[in-house]
Amino acid sequence: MPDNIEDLEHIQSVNLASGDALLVIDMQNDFMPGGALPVPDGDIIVDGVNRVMEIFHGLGLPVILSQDWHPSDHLSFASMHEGKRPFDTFEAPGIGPVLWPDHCVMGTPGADFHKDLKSYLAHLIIRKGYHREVDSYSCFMENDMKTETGLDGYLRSRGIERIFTCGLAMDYCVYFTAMDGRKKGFEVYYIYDLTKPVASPEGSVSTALEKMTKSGVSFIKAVAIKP
Ligand code: VGL
Ligand code: ZN
Repeated sequence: MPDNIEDLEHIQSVNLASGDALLVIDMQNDFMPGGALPVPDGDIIVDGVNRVMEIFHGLGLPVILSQDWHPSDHLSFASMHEGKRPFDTFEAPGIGPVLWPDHCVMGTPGADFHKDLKSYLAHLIIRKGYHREVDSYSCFMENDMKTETGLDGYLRSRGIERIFTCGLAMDYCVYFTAMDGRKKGFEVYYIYDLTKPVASPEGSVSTALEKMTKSGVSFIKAVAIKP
């Protein structure tokens, strides 16, 4: 696996067609610099994400946003576990491999989309992580690996076969969404210049790249997506 994401083998060009959808993951204030769980440079992809959303929207193709949406006592928060600090490793059913700072608490400004994100272009906003005991990195399935978010049914009833995904974070929610998309039989294009990693614990980025490659996710740059 290349150390540099730029060196990934990637698709040179894709023409969009009916049956394609865009999934923009967790472009929320708490994942931006200055937020509760900041992803370094998370804000610099906003303009590029808007451009891709406009392309899909212009073609009448579904644009779907996800929103991490936790109760204030969510068990993925280090604050809920005595003696634990954010980013400490932790494994429990549906929680882990690390604990997080309190973030994306439902109804708070941290859970809102970045102010410049053109969220009005979305056909659907799917929330996830609202069950206290279970986290949900993937926008398809909660981390118990059995509770559906409903996204699969939505995509199927709209005749979607290929999904393009981007957003935050590269090594968590975008990664797990791409993996579940493959498991559910969609073609998956991972827009790798429109995502940024949390990069914790160490190795999370290379693991994500390796697993996505093995499961048949295609990597693409935003400029290669043609209307
Ligand atoms: C995410 C950690 C915790 C993400 C959400 O959006 O990647 N990461 N909650
Ligand atoms: Zn979360």
